[in-house]
Amino acid sequence: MTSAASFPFHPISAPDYVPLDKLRELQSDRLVRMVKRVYENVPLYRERMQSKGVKPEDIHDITDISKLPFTMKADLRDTYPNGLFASPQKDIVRLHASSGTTGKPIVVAYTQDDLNVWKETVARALVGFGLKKEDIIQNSFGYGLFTGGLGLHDGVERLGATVIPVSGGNTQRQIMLMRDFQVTAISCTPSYFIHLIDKAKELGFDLREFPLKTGIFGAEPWTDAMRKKIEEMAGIRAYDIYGLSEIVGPGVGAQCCMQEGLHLFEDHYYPEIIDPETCEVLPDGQEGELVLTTLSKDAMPMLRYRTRDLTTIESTACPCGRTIRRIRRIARRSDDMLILRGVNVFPSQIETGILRVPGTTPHYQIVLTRVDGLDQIEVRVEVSAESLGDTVASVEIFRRSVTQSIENIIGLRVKVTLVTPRTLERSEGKIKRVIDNRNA
Ligand code: DLL
Repeated sequence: MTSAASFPFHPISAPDYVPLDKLRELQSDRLVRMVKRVYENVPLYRERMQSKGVKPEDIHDITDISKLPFTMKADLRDTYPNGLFASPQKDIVRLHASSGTTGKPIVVAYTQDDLNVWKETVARALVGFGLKKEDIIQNSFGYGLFTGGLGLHDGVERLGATVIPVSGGNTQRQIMLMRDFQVTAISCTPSYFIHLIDKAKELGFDLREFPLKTGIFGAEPWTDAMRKKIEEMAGIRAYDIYGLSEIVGPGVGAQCCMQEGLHLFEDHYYPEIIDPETCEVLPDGQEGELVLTTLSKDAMPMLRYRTRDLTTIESTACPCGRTIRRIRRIARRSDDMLILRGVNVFPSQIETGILRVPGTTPHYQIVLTRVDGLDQIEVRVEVSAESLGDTVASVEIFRRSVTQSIENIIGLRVKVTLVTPRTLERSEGKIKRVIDNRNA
């Protein structure tokens, strides 16, 4: 196991180790300044605060945050494109956007100071993964309006490591570059990396023989079982990085060398957990919806933004010595939840069930249909010939063990279909695991 001492201290990470009283003081100062700023500059926040009867003078320290109104994704859509900007156009130096699944995209803006903070927090994440100036990092997150590509890019440059801005796609070239440039770390979605592992194999390469040692994965939910599978298949350490466009992009939080939860860079992005039904704030240690407030963002500050991501804040000390709190890996979103025959099921539970069976691959798809008013769940899983054996009976035994493993977790009957490798669609970015044909 990696110990706290195995990654030497780097000055970029100093804010991760600030004594708690100093951190709370800093958060309080930043919150007071931010609230005043949005009250003066953003009509939506001013109106929301007025209707709650809260004035900037009522916010004295970070504990007053609970007096403030929440912000939702719909607020970003309703004020599209620039209704939540708190800086004049001349101070805005970058825009990103997130397409979302329906209708208008949401737009996010940054001043030069905002970009500097963003770079810094991504660099702090990279230090937590043990990366250094000497590393060569292939950035396979998509460049463009998506925050993944440029966000990671700037963080790598801030650290002083080498970035290869390859973006997503052209998988064969990715493998060539990885080999020829002696790449030591890669960043992309976990699902795309699994595709890369397969492609390398197809081309006759084994990633375990490459200099690659670190994976920086995020932008979509993935389980700890998936992490272990990736680490084993590629011979690397696979780290989790979390973030969302509305707050900044990647680098809101990230794992450290202990790989037990993700430290939130809470000097800039303040976390709370609420009950998603009642909006009641829950104490650390209880699971609920993550709510984030930007404490230093100028161009587009977010007040108590409801992320829909479900997690728990861990305030217990991390053996790595960082004082900033951790959240548990985000394996699910409240809007990912499938209600099947009245039972709540998350795709990540199905992923865990599949990967518990030795010989399964991490390629799967969930197809929902409705027959005579009853939800039917089919789980398609790719399997390689070598894990199946060569008799009909051995294939059936394998299929049954996958079925049972999933059913044990979700408590519902599922139909498992084994499919040959490369049958299921691959993604270069965020993967879509669920095909819902129930209302088709
Ligand atoms: O996905 C930013 C990002 C880029 C994060 C690269 C990490 C790496 P959005 O497109 O706005 O931004 O999507 C944000 O993706 O609310 C989560 O539901 C999900 N998500 C992001 N990172 C993780 C992660 C980027 N590590 C939404 N684990 C978030 C689970 C994640 N879900």
